[in-house]
Amino acid sequence: MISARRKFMSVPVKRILVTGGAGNIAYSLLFRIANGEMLGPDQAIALHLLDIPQAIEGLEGVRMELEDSAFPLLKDIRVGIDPEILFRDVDYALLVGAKPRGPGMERKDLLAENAKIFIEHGRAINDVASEDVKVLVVGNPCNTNALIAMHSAPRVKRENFMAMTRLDQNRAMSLLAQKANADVCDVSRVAIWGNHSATQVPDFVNAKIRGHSTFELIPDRHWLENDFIQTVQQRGAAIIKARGKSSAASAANAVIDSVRSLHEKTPDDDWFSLAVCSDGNPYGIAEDLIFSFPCRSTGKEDFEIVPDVAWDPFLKEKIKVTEKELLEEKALVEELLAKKV
Ligand code: NAX
Repeated sequence: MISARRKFMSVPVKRILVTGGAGNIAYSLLFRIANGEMLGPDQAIALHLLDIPQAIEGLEGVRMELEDSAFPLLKDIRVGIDPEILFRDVDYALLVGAKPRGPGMERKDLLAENAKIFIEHGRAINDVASEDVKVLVVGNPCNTNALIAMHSAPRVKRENFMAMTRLDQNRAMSLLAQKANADVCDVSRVAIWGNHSATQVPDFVNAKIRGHSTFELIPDRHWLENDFIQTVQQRGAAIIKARGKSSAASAANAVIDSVRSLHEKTPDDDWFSLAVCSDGNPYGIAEDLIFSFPCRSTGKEDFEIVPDVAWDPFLKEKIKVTEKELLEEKALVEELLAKKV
């Protein structure tokens, strides 16, 4: 929380771009970023909000509300529709905007429609963003969208491209805590493996509750293998059914958590979930995918994939399914990936 106006900031302003700036998630996200919840109470920031021409009026409304909040840390707000202008010099690119699945649209069509967007945004990142920009893709299908953006921005290190599976992790943690009659803070080491989709693998095998194996507190393996996994996998759909809209506040919260995890040292014996480039991963997952792994950070905006997390036969089988799905998604956009930028 920011309690007082700070006149002098000791560190340079960080520029944060959010695409889909007029959308639902952005409306829950921007005010928290501006309040210092993502990069901390001493980090002055600038917000760049990108959307499409049809949303420009809404975007202006968001700008007005940000101004009206008089956030001490918020030094500059830029809004617009031109990626080559909005991506300039950004340190973080939070790619939230995407084309939703329309009626009768197949996965292939959805991938192709979004590929256009993420090629354009990837190219803008390549051309004008800060060299060390960190890119977090939220817009779905987020893993493959991140892969496309990464391929479109060869100037930027591959490890700087990530896709969000933290909402899935948070959902899994909450569910395990409820089932074990524990507090969510008692739950650790919850990994999501693979794709942010219905094939994702929420890992209860390696999770801990109050430092104990999940199986000690939740001996019902049938529940873990079936109800637990399916509830996490289908939670997005359940929220749409209940609210008539997709998750927004919890998604925004997961964006904040994802970025903060890169700025805070991961506690020993814990990890967080992030979909990252699979090149050189220690699990034999195919290279050149954006795949969710258990990760940890030294707190210096870095991460490594945690090695040696054991897979039992159940996990192994499920992880192979989600890997296969990501390979299929990649095959559907392969032609676009091969195009030279
Ligand atoms: P909204 O439809 O409310 O907002 C999307 C915004 O993106 C709109 O303002 C739209 O105009 C804008 N947009 C579309 N094309 C754009 C482009 N080329 N450049 C810039 N902006 C563009 O959706 P919202 O609820 O905010 O969700 C955004 C995305 O997050 C969706 O793809 C959604 O599926 C995805 N989600 C991902 C989650 C995750 O865990 N990775 C969870 C929540 C959410 O489902």
